[in-house]
Amino acid sequence: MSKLAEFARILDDAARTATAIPQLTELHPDLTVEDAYAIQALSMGLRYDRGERRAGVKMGLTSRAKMQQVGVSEAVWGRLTGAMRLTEGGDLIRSRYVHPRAEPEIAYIVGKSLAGDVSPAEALAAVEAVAPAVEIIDSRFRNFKFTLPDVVADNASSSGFILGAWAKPDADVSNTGIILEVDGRPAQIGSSAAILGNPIRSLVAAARAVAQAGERLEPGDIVLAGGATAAHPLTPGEYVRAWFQDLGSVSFNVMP
Ligand code: OOG
Ligand code: MG
Repeated sequence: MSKLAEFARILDDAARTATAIPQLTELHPDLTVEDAYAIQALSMGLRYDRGERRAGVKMGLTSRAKMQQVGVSEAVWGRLTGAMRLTEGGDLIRSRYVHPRAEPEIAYIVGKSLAGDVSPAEALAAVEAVAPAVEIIDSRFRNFKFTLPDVVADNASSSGFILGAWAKPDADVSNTGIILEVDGRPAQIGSSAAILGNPIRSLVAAARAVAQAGERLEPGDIVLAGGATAAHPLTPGEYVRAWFQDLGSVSFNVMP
């Protein structure tokens, strides 16, 4: 087995069994970001082989709050599968994760094939709908600590997502107020403008990123634009609700 395939297997096992592992770069400090994207693709291939379906992509580290929280200041992307989706208003089982965190995001559903260098206007024209969303991230690395190649290989910490009601594509989400509430108290407050100045730029970045991997965004794909605030670490018993100005809310319960 090649080294990259071995890393892909280690990460897939860690995700499946919710077991923390040491950072890949601790033993292999020369791992490049390019290697890391190859590992990510191989590791997601193992999931597709088990029957998981591609559902879209997630952008990460697209806001300053997120970059500061994890100490990595370059945008990353990862792949979403249908199995990662949780029901709005439902339960998240804490024991299925290593150390899950929730972050409020904007989700786009793509209506037209999109890839490569596109303008924000072209990206907007390809949007079929927008929705309020919460992403559940769960780094497979010990203590949620990683370098850029580590987090890229780990599918950008992606582990779950919850979507609220879809709104029409012309809903203006460029500066949408967001409150992440935990047990009725605000835990994080922000605006979608924190995402690259306007979350549509995240869709532009997603189109460019998938093209570099020889892929495209296809009709029906979901694109998560990235956390607008720092992420909230989840504890059993919590009731989490993210409110989005004019778009509604997304909620779930954290069960043991
Ligand atoms: C990396 C993934 C970042 C976002 O929305 O910024 C991310 C991490 O923080 O573990 O999903
Ligand atoms: Mg995220």
